[in-house]
Amino acid sequence: MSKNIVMLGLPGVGKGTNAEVLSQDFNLPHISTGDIFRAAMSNHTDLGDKAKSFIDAGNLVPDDVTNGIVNQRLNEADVLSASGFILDGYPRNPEQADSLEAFLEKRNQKVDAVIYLQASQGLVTERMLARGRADDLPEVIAHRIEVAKSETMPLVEYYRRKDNLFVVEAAGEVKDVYAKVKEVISNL
Ligand code: B4P
Repeated sequence: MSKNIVMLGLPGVGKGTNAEVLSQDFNLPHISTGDIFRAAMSNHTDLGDKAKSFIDAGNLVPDDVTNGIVNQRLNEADVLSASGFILDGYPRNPEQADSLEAFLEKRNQKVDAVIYLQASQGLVTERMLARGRADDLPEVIAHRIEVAKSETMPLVEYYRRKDNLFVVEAAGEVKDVYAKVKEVISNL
């Protein structure tokens, strides 16, 4: 069976941290929209220039831009030849989820598992403050969490209805959280 995986959760919950190891253990391409935007910003490409003001303010980059880069990435050779992929940070709202579903449907594929990393607002805030990335300023973090609560959290119900949601408690040490994530994916 294919392993088309989506990592879902509040900002700073550990989507990237877990996706990275999962990608190595299961030999699946790791597609992080945040990493794609940050690389584009540091290379000052058109995409980077477009994304910068949204990311700096803690807002979502517009859907047409984000859906476009993900669809393009999903069409690349390493993804097409793999037995699945790990999407980290995408979809981030129901419109993006619909776009992904329509894209995969054309290939007779679907999202096989959504890992919802669950943690409190306080914990994710602590993790982001400790990480200290350029967009990890206290007021930007607070705004990102509000955006995630209103735009991204509806995806929990969206995927629960599709019966492919796996809830993983994300408090605890990195290795312990990852062990739970790995178990879910191993059992697919
Ligand atoms: P992202 O790059 O996706 O970043 P994130 O949600 O903040 O982080 P993540 O959950 O991956 O946490 P991490 O593993 O790093 O997004 C950045 C911005 O890009 C968004 O705000 C938005 O503007 C834009 N964007 C991205 N995707 C988009 C989309 N689809 N649509 C529109 N806009 C989009 O973990 C955080 C920290 O915690 C790390 O320091 C890590 O080491 C630590 N950590 C992780 N697990 C831990 C554990 N168990 N214990 C202790 N520390 C832990």
